[in-house]
Amino acid sequence: MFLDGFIRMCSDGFSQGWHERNGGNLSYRMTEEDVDAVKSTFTSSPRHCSMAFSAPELRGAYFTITGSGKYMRNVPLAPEKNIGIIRIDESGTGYDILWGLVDGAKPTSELPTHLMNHTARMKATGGACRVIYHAHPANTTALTYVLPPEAKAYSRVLWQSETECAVVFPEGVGVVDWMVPGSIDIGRETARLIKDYRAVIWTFHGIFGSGSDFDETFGLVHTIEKAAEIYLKARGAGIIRTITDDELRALGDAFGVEINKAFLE
Ligand code: 2HA
Ligand code: ZN
Repeated sequence: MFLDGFIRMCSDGFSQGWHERNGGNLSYRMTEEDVDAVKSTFTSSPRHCSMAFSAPELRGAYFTITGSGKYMRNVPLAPEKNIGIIRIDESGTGYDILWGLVDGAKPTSELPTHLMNHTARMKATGGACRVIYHAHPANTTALTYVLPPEAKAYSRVLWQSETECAVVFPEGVGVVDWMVPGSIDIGRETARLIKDYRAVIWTFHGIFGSGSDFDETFGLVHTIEKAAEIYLKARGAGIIRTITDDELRALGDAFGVEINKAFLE
């Protein structure tokens, strides 16, 4: 059941230490079967909210989404208070809250980035992408203090820090330089990058990851965070060697993946 997977991801992210206080948020674009499985629990008098941006490609889409100001830590204890199900309305500029988010709660403050990312990834994957996840992992965020805000620099450092990385995200990662979170502008900028990269790092803040299911999306963020941790440990100890570009090419050949040539030397 999708709701179990959604809740498990919230608590797994908290267990990793990625969700201090109300940090981080998660959204899942539901299938028709998901909607059928839970529609008997929908309220007959939904609350309607309008958005300051439009998401025309998502008209009629249903999302399970974490609430604004809610703590990931509390999601398993009281799902209906901390997460909810919304449906984007026919104008594409608002939504109805059909389940959860009780007591006047609203979807995450990062709703613009979530919906813009969903639109971008839905197009990039022919509809396969369903999960958008934002977390505050410490090592990934620490990396943003030691690297220039360029996709090539991050992608190379991460690929070089754990052999699996170039296979897990052969396209590399995107990076957004510091911007005001929760804004429509950071949503647009993140979505522009996420159509090419499944993960986008936010400078001095955290990361957005995407995927077709919860495992894939959590696994992607987990892999990036682990590689960032290894890099920072190695950098602290003193790096004397690393994975070479020829070794990265050999990985691509062995695993049949196209490693982004623009980032190889
Ligand atoms: O939900 O993580 O970026 C709180 C945040 C904002
Ligand atoms: Zn955040």
